Amino acid sequence: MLQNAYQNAEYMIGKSGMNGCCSGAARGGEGQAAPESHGYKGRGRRAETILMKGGETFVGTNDPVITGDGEGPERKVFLPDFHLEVETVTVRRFTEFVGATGYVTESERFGMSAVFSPLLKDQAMVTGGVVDTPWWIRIDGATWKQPEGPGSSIAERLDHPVTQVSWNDAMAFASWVGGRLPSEAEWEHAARGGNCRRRYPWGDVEPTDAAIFCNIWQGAFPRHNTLADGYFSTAPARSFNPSDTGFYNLAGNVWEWSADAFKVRSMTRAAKARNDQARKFSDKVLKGGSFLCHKSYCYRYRIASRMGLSADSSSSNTGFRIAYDF
Ligand SMILES: [Cu+2]
Repeated sequence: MLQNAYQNAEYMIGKSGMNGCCSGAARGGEGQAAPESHGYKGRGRRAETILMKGGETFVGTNDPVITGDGEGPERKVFLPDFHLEVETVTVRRFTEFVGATGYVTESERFGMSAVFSPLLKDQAMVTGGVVDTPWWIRIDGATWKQPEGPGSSIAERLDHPVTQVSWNDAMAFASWVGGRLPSEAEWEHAARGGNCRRRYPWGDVEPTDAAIFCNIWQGAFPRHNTLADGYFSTAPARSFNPSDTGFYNLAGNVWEWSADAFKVRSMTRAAKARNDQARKFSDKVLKGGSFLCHKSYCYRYRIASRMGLSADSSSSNTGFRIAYDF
């Protein structure tokens, strides 16, 4: 229901005590019909995958930075072997999916999506802001094909991650390729290259405005981006050096939907309120941070970082990658 749109934006912002860059994307999930189930299982083209050996491993961290997000505690898990695609699903592959199935995404059905406002060429398009995050703007007609709304295009970014796709859209695509979304534990296991401790997919070296490892923000957010990494918005899905395991852009670029429901493991009152909201809106866990993250205000490109958004949310900086069972 459109009147519910963005009503839950506020609670997703700033609960951590940091001013999040990343969470302007909410749509009220309550009462909305889920998309129809999908009759096109396993027909789509897969991307290159890497086999991750499972076994005993862990998820989360005992050294959390943004505690309100539920980064900790570290928890032991056992994973079967799985495959994970080396890159996020690109605009090109999503175009193939829509061409083959006629799938209509949620932002197309709702008629709007969340756009990072500095990406807008025409500020007259702005039809309403999102509470507490002036850089997130609701744009009528913003969809995966027109990520910044009418007049924008994907022609120049076919190899970039598809954006403006909801968790439900990602699930539909996953069904088409015969895969699934990775769990949070699988995503972290892949990002760490197995059962080892490191803060980033490349190791423990901190990125700075000069030391570039991935597509995040450089400069003073949100007014000035020095573009030291070469990108204001998304970068191609295969860009920057892959991790030693071979994955591209697990950190930065776009947030990646996981299969898991969002929950903060804590007994605090704030966590309880957050979890109540998460249940109400069917929030799912996203991993990896995005091109908007910066250590000064949204330090969420670490492996243990996470964010919860409702399953029907979409925005300029959310995408996904696909896992497969062995
Ligand atoms: Cu961020």
